[in-house]
Amino acid sequence: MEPLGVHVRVDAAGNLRGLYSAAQPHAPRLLIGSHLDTVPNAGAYDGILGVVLAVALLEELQGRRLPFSIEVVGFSEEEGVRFGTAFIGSRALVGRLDQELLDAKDAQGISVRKALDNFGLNPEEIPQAELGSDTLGYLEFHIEQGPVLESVSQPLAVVEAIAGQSRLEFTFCGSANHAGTTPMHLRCDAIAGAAEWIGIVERVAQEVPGLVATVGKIEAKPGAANVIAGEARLTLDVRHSSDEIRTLAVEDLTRQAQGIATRRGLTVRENTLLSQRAVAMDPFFIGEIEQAILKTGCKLHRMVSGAGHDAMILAEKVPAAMIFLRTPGGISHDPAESVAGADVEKAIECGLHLLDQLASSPEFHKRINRA
Ligand code: HGY
Ligand code: MN
Ligand code: MN
Repeated sequence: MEPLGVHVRVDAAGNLRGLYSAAQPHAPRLLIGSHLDTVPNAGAYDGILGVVLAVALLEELQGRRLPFSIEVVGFSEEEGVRFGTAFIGSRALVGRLDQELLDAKDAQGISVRKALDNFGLNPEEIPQAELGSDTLGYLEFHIEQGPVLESVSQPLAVVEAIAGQSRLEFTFCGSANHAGTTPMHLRCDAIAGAAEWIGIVERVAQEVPGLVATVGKIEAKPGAANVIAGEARLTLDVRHSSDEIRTLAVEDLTRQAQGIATRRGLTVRENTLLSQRAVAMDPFFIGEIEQAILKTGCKLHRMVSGAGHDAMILAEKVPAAMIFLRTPGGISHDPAESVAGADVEKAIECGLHLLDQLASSPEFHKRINRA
């Protein structure tokens, strides 16, 4: 970014921030970006494509300055893998990187605050990472991470809303014992109880249209082949475009976990790590993005995102919008994740049309003058 005349810094939450100034000094800014982190054994495009594509747009401007600045943002942490709760980087920009989140610890007992300090940052300066009133909005280019665009043979889609998501941890506790000497009717087997519940999680989600529920991680203690597990700790990820359906499903699955535990002589405790409401994207940006997509010769496609994104956090403070790129095979969060070069070219072309449209849009100029 620096060869493009961009002023680059890392803010106190570890976010990469690159400001490409406007034609006029002190002009308000449009944010374009995504997240830098990803998941274990991931692909090479989730998140980072949106950051690199933002830089590519600056390159394509070839020094041209607009009536607004462009700030490229690479969020430090979005997935929630290390500390269990997500959106650490983007929450700093909306003023929600609070003490509770800073105290969250990873598997080694290192807190977010300590991790930032170890990275050479000063958590006391996090309030300075918050967006000012000169922010016009946030645009995020991101791979769809699903099969829809491939099924309609379209390279691009505009996102109209992002599904809400709940992330919880359930710990089933029973009695560890000898696998060879303990008769079946005298066991309090934490893994067996958890397994029965996992089957119910899948069945509940299959029965509710649009609901997805996933147990992605299970850890058992003591974790030996010849020992009945005394503890089974599981994660639950529940998503739906309706917050009411999502929360009812979480309440139902929590009740069912307690029922199974009681019947099996186990205990179960639940810890909510994240409850993120569904978020609609900005109608003005959606309209402008659709015009830009049409100019690339592509057909229009609107969709709800099942994956969570930083845009749902930024939308708490500024107008936010997303453009999806087709994901071949619908595979994501896996090394097989890919994107077609031609689709990236279309996305960059769409982004340039969008910037030109915003630069001459009376509505956007009203927003620039109001900022
Ligand atoms: O899991 C998600 O929703 C996204 O990959 N952060
Ligand atoms: Mn992801
Ligand atoms: Mn992502």
